[in-house]
Amino acid sequence: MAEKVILLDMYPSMFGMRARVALGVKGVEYEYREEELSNKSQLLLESNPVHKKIPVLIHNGKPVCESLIIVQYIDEVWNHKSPLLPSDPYQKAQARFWADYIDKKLYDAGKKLGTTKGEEQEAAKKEFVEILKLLESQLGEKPFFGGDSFGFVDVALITFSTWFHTYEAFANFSIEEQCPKLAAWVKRCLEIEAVSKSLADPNKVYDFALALKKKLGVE
Ligand code: GS8
Repeated sequence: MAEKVILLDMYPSMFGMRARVALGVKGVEYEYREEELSNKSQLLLESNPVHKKIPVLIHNGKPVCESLIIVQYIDEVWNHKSPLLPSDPYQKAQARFWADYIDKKLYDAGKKLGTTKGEEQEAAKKEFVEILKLLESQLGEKPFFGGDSFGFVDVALITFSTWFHTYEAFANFSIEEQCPKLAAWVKRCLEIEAVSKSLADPNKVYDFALALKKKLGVE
């Protein structure tokens, strides 16, 4: 049977981009469907009835939800190339821990940069940089979080880099100055064509975030 892979997604979503990156590095052909979150498709509502969120990967009619679960599914189904999770159980647990840390901390910290002002924003910036510095120390001297090759934690984090320009513009700081090794890691990841071509354009992300800010009435 021919494989049918559909991705319900939204262009600037760091979660959706994870699925795009994983499919990209595995070389899987798929149909991309952009969702309008103010007018969700029937297919999205039926495929993710619990959260009603993108991304959803629909593989031969079967939906898989939640970006990190989707990435793990992709890694297991298309296991012929570019393994993302290590096979060693301990290393695998560590990779899952850091991906979970990114999910629990980075999205909310980034959001605060665009929704606060003054002292509150300074505190948000401090918190955001602390998270990035911790991740940078976890990377250490390795080329990738996955070691010598691009892996699961790299997928989980690289999609946030498309928002770095937006975070920097909203809160007036430089991630490269604060976290030079992490900035070098971003450049290294972008040298992988399957990764860079799966990511959103940071300028388009910025336009999206600016429009969202206006819509939410945040100055
Ligand atoms: C988060 C997905 C999500 O927040 C994951 O897949 O990892 N934990 C999930 N999706 C958002 C768009 S990106 O900010 C979404 O679909 N929101 C729609 C809604 O809340 O109605």
